[in-house]
Amino acid sequence: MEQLARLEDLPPRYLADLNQRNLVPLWPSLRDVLPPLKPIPKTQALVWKFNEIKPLLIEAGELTPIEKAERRVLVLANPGHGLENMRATSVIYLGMQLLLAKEWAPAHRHTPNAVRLIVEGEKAYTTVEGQKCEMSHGDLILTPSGLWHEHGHDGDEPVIWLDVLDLPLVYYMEASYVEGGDCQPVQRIANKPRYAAGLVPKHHHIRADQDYPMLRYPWQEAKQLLIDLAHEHTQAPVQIAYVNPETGEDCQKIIGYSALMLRPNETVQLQPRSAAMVFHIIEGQAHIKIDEKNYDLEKADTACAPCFSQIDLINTSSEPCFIFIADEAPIQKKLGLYSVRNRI
Ligand code: GTQ
Repeated sequence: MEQLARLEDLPPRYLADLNQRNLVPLWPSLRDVLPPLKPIPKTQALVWKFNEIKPLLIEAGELTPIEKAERRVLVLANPGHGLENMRATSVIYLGMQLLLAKEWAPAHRHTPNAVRLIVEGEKAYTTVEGQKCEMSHGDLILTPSGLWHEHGHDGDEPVIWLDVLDLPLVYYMEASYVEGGDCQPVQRIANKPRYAAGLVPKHHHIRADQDYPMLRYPWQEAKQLLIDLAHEHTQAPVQIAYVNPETGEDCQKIIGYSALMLRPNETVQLQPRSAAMVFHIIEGQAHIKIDEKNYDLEKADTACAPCFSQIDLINTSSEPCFIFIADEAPIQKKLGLYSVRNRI
């Protein structure tokens, strides 16, 4: 493609005349906003090590009481987007949240969608619209847009979880805001589907009545399915998707969630795709290659990869490795922007 004229090629007087009228010439910026053949991502390939985050998070617990933090979170910020912008990718926000014994993070609801993936600790819970969801290691808990949620902790040890939100996109759209509320009474309504057991109340249940019929995805169920799949399909990569059990669609509207099992000594090569991705180790250890960058990942480490990167996930250990994945595919598919390419 032709090299286009630069800003410096125009007389300063002309530029000043334009700017004074809130006008800019397109051609000096055309190749930046429409680069040839693939985007130029700000998202950098990056790893956050849990053993570096954890002491700093525990220190945050000493430095800032929960009442002064509301949510005690260290944000996993990608320097490619500017740390202050608190983005892992252009769509995905990641945070590590700490709740100490007997602490309570008050009820609120906001427009961005969130999920929690429990990293460490027992006996914390998130109450979502009156439904108390227990938080055990590896569980995925949804707190979708507009639903009231608060976090509590009945145990004795600190609990840490990974927050994944679509905050960067919702904020960019000038659609991000929060409403504070009071402690939610926990509802013990029998008239709710029990999807983990495959059961719904027969006479009162209207399918697809709610956008989010399932709020907690227990890790033990997900792990067992991965193990069973690995036995059944001895060749193919083993991956499961977190879906809305009534529609079979992605469990949230903007970010997609899945889990992958790497068998001992298995390598999975992902096809480059238009959506950025996040990887978090639930159990085991793996090596990740993102284009030319190489990282070792241990339990609770988190990585992000930009769009169209070539990603290899390698398990060199003799134990299976379980990886939680977040990606931007749902929003890109809805907008007609999603594509997958062959590896080169
Ligand atoms: O737990 O509700 O990491 O509102 C960022 C914003 C967590 C939460 C975050 C939030 C929350």
